Formats: sequence, C-alpha cells, structure tokens
Amino acid sequence: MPEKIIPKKKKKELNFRDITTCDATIQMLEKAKRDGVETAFDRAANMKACPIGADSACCKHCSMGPCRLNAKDPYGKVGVCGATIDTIMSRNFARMVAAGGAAHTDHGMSMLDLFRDVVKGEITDYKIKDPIKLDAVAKSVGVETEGRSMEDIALDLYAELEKTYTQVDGEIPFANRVPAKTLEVWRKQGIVPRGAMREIMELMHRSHMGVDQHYANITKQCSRTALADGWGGSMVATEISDILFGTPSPIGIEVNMGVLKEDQVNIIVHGHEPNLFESMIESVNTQSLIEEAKKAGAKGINLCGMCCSGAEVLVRHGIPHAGNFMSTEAILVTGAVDVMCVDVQCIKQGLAKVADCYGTQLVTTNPRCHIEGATHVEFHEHDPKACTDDVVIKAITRFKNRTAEVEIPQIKNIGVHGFSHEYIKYMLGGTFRASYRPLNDNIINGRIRGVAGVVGCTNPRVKQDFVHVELVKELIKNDILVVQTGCSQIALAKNGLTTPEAAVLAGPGLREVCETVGMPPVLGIGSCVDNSRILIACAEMVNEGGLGESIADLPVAGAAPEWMSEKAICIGQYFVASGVFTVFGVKFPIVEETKFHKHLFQGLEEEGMGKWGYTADPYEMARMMIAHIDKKRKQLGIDKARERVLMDMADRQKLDVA
Ligand code: BF8
Ligand code: SF4
Repeated sequence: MPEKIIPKKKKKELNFRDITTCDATIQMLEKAKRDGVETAFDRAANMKACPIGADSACCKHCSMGPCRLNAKDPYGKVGVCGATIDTIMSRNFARMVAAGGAAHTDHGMSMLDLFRDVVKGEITDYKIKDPIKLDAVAKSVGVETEGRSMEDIALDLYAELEKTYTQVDGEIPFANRVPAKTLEVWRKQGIVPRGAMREIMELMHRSHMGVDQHYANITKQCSRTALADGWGGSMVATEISDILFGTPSPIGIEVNMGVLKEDQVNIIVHGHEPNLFESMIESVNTQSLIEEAKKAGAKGINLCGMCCSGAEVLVRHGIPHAGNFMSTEAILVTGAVDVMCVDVQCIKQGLAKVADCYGTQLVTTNPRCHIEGATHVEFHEHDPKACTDDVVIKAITRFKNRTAEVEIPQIKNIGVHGFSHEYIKYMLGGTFRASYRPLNDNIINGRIRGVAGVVGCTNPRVKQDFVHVELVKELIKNDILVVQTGCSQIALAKNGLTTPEAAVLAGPGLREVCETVGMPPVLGIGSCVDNSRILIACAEMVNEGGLGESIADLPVAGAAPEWMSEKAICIGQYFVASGVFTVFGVKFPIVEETKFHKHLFQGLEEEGMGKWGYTADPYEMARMMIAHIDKKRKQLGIDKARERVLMDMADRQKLDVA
C-alpha cells in the first residue's frame, strides 16, 4: 500500500521587527534564519496558545477530568466534581503562586544554607563581605549585636531567619518590617505567613481536588503564600546575598550583545544563584587560567551575565550584561559564546539545541536543573572552583576549536544600576541624614507624582522590550519615578534610560529632582528576588511619615508588562496583598466578569489591600497606574501641591526663556 504523504504544515514566516525592538536580537534572528536555526520566537508563532488554558478555564486536578469550561459562558457548566469556574481558576492561580513562591524560597533557602556553612567555617571560599549590613539585618530582627563577635551575631541571625522557611506557627521574622496598619489588615485576614514551607504545603493541599472550593478562601492562602515569598524567602535571599557578596551601589555598566568579544574566550552565566557567579568571577581572574586562554590564542576571558544572576552581579561587581530572557537563544547564534553556564529558573530547554548548532557548550551546574543534551558539571559550595574552573577550561577548549562563523552585533549601551534601598536613602538624604525624607517631601510637594515598580520578564507573545520601554517612558514623562528589577531593567538599560542623562525624558518635576541628585529617572535595583527591596522602600516611605499609614495609602503602583513565569504571578500577588495596585500585561489567566475576577481586581482593595489590573497596551497601562497614583494623592490631600509646583515651574521656565 502506498504510504500516505501528509504535507508538512508550512511554518509561519516572521517579520523580526514585529516581534522585538532589540536590534541585536533582530540581527541574530536574521542569522538564525539563514542558518536554519529555530528559537522560541519561531515556536511561539507556530504554537497557538491554548485558548482554554489562556483563560484558566480548564482543570486537570483529577482523573474524572480533565474538565473544560466555556469562557464565553462561564457559569453554564461545572466540572465533573461540580467545581465552578471560580474554583477552577482560583485553584490554577494558587498552583502558579505555589510554584513561583517555591522557586524563590528554595533559592533563598540555598543562600541561607550557604550563609550558615560560611559562618560555621565549613565553607571557606566565601566570606561575609558586608558586616555593616549583617549588623543592620541582625538588629532588625531583634538579634543582640552590642559587644558580640561577628560569628555569634551571624549564627543567631541564621537561627532567626531559618524560621522564614521552617516555622510552623507564628509570624515570619520580617513581618516586623511591615508597616503597622498593613500588618493589621493581614492579621484581620489571617494571612500573615508562618513559614514558607508550611504555606506552600497548605496551598498545594487546598488546591487539591475536593478541598478548598471557595475562591475567596483560596485567594487568602494565595496571599499568605505569596507574602511568605516577598517578605520572607525573597527578602532573606536579598539580605543574605548582600551580607555575603556586598550591598550594591550605583555603577555604570555595558549592556547588550556588543559586550561579547570576538578575540576573547566568552562565558555567559545565566540563571539566578549569585554563589555560582561569584565563583565564576574568581575563576576567570585566576592567573593560570588567563594564561591558558592566552596560550589558546585569546586576548583574555570575558565574563558576561544574562537574566537575573546577570542583574545581580551587574549591580554588585559591574559585570557586563548581555541581554534578557528573550535574547538567551539569540546570543548563541553569534557563534561567539564559548560556554553558557546555567543554574536554575528561566533556562529554556531550547538553548540545548541552539548551543549544539553553534558548537557552544551548554553547562548545567545545579542538581535541580539538568537538561538533556547539556553537559552537567555539578556546583558544590564546599569546593566551588572545582566546577567553575572546569567551566573555564571547557570554554578555552571551545575557543581553540571554534568552527562556527562569528558575528557579534556591535550594539551596546551604558546603564547605571545598583540602587539598593540603602543607597536610595543615602543618595537622597546624603551621608549625614540618610533617610527617605527627601523622597517623601518631593512626593508631597508634587515634584515627584509617585513611584512605580516596573519589573518582570520578556515574552515571545508580545514584542520584546517594547511594552516595558513605552510604559516606562510614559511614566517618567508624567513625573513618576520608576524602580526596576529583572529582565525589565535590562530592556530599559538597552534603550539608554537608566543613565542620569535620561532625565531629559522626564517631566519637569522629576527632571529637577534627578538633576539635583544626579540620578537616572529609572533606578535598576537587581534581580527578581530583589523585588523585596521595593517592599522595604515602600515600608520606609510609610514609616518616614506624611504619605499615609499603610502601603495601600502610598501613591505607588507596580507592573509586569511582559510577564511569563509563575514567579511573576507570585510577585504580583505579594505586591497586591501588600497594598500595591499591580498591572500585568500579555494575558491574565482569568475569565473576566467572574466572581474570582472581581475579587482579584476589586474585592481585595476593599479589604484594605491592593488590587490587580490588566491590559496589554503600554499606554493604557501607564494611564491606569497614573490614575491610581492620582487617586492616592487625592486621598492623602496632596493633589493641590502638585498643581502649585507645576505652576511655579512653568513661571520659572518662562523667566528662563525671557
Ligand atoms: O526571575 S524577569 S524571565 S530571569 S522570571 Fe525569568 Fe522573568 Fe527574567 Fe529572573 Ni524574573
Ligand atoms: Fe474536573 Fe473536578 Fe477533577 Fe478538576 S477536580 S478535573 S474540575 S472533576
């Protein structure tokens, strides 16, 4: 019988300018096309997102299903067990919060494990780099510091912070950083986290078939779990990383693919754990390895970061950053990357194939993340250089044997990053009166209209970087100071908005503040885990006085315009539960006009928290955030001050012109 020939479906042709605004990525996608190499952009174009899943209208929590409901008639049908659309959507949402929270808290716990072993002297390759921060964090959780040795303080701090993860009853240690009125709301709702492990476990339990079947009650445990991440696991990760590796302060660094060097051994570290990167920095600076590289004909070893661990070492050490999430495959197309070394989170499996096409070695290092086709060199903190030296040697060998044609986009930009909340305090207040007073005063007098956190991923379902950049431009034009983390900050850095010179793009009030202080209107503060720095800054603004009593009173808003990961959902939920209006782009996994939708997008605010917002359009997003900030200014009674200050400025400008 003749074989039936099924014609292969023709793949969609991509117009690269429609899918990214990053010129370096466009150049590499063009090369990939010539080379016949596929990336996530191609796969996204050829994979229609499942419309039922996109609305979160399906459930596969048991084998009586999977059950599909109709988003167009959400109450017309229930699952086999009787689960309603609200139960199904809230359980799906809960699983995303649980997974996202688990990723951050597992990462944070690894940092804390490392800290413990360093303090006990069992790990000697790392040490406490910032004893001042150690002291400050210890004091903040009630550890006695007066007249005690650094080791004793650190051991007590470890014991205290471990509760963040393992405590089964009570409140996590950093709950004491939460402004009193915000904490009161949480207590009333019963959502103060006990310990992250307990909260994640309970959330997984409650979202199992046949357990919690009230969307509002499920949302409560979502908030509690998310708060265990923001004010718990992530905050500990940030604080411990600062203690071990140094607290960031502003530094000018090159970003984008032009940081690769054709005549050097190029190593990219991509992932989330700073311990791997710190050891890699040691390895690439080891004299014998540098000589090896030279013997292989290279001018040196060039270490660059990508995604979040890239963002962390960028703010701590000024290591160049080669790009964000949607550029990780594209950069391999340069042929110039000798090794891409990864650990955990946001590592696309597709990297393995692209790396293979260009003879690049993809090296996994963490026991939690192996990839078929990649080389695994396990990283142990007790002997970190065994792994990272090996990675460098592999990179040198690949450099020697490079066969791939090398093409590096000659595109790079300078960004200034590293605005820890401690530095923001110092920058605005000066050495003698480091405080948030000047920030609050400038908000009260109206020069700064409000503060926005713009964070999160890039996503092939929307034009890479476009939504981030347009949104941030709109915000600063309207006198809103922007703080940034993760892949979003790299989008802005690539577009030159993280430099003090970008103040010219800001509205007159914000521009005046930026020019006086010499700061950019867009402040890059680190990785996604460092969103905890934004929470601390919010708490400091409340405590400083004059802007209300709870975080929900502040004229602030948040956004993740190109989000893709479950971590982003968890982050969004902890900002909302903390009192912040948070707008997401791309697609929100929910059916609009349902009870669960109303609860997230309105009900939580009525309970004294923040609320969710959604739009894929950057200008509409800016409008929503500005409207919220103005609403808060009005409630605080500071809306008139802004009108006065802008009138003053107009008068002054007229005088200048005359
Ligand atoms: O934690 S911003 S794509 S790299 S999830 Fe991932 Fe999103 Fe980038 Fe970091 Ni955050
Ligand atoms: Fe269907 Fe209910 Fe099972 Fe979900 S839990 S798959 S809705 S029967």
